[in-house]
Amino acid sequence: MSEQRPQFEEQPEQGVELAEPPLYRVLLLNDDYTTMDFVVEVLRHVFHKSEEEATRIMLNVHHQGVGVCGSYPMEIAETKVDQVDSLARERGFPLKCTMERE
Ligand code: TYC
Repeated sequence: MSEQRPQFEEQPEQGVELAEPPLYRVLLLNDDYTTMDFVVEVLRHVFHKSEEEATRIMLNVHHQGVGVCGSYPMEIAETKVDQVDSLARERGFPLKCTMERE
């Protein structure tokens, strides 16, 4: 009698829960009205940057027009964009924050 085995018995699971989630870059855009201090404050509180790193990123955005605050899974990136939007609105600054897939 030939041995019948289920076709996929010895196959390892095919990576579903092993795959890394796609990451999204969160970007800050420069403008002429938001204060440098407020941008540094946002980078410290929303993105958990040190004073030095926050200042470096803020100056990079100020000079280049746009800069990366960090890369995160989609829902975390969306939450950070929303946090920046509401902090900026609360304080009356036009600061813009967007995200893009890596
Ligand atoms: N350009 C602003 C100024 O001179 C500072 C600034 C930096 C604004 C970064 C936004 O994302 C920004 N006050």
